[in-house]
Amino acid sequence: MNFKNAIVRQPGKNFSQGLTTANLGSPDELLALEQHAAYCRALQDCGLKLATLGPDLNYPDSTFVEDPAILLPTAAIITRPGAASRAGEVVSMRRELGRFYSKFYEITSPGTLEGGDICKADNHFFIGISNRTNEEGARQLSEFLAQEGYTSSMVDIRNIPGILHLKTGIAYLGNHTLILVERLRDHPMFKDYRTISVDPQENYAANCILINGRVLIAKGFPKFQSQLEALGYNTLPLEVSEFEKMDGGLSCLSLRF
Ligand code: CIR
Repeated sequence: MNFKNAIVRQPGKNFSQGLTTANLGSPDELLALEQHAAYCRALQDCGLKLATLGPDLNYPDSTFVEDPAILLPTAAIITRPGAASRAGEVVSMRRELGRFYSKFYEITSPGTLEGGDICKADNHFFIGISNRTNEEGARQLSEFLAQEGYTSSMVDIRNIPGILHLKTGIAYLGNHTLILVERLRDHPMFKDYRTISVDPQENYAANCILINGRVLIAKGFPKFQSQLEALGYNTLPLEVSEFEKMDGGLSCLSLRF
């Protein structure tokens, strides 16, 4: 599927006050802005038109725009983030999406769901059950998806250490091919897919994104880059160290549609 647009939000001055479990130190504000700008240029190089939102100091994690919404060609789904400090991010995202969408669905209480737990593989969606996305949120989403003609299945990641969201450990590269971290490699849910396993020392690299024929990958993971290139993928490595410090990665920084 080709994408035309992306929504991004610049990190704010208080980005370092967001949630994190990574033990990598505090992010550097200026470096984060530089890396974000390079990320935006890469999206543009992939042919996307950007809608860039300014920093929202009320929500230090709001640069991770993937979490408050899930976008389909025909409708937008507003999530209900499981992290209390992020719940309000949906308000401005709903407003922004009104410029592009007329049909909306909304995850409602007691459901919680964050976009990072949703992995689209053609007409099927994998929904991660995590500390942020509960079964009720997943059930609501799967109903909305069914109404729009998609199938879905749930993958429980609550007992997998180091995986915040499903897409921390999995990515879909089209052509029935999934990137998987070792802990998810043998999961029965993925048995019908061709899989590319990430070396456990490079787990962070699993969060990559296919955009219009290019695969954006995190810089600094040489095995993973060589693996993809040997398979013929056109990779575009980007430095995202400051976002890694806050448990975020390439997919989290944009909504592509
Ligand atoms: C959080 O904990 O919510 C943020 N610091 C990181 C969110 C990353 N988002 C994503 O993987 N989709």
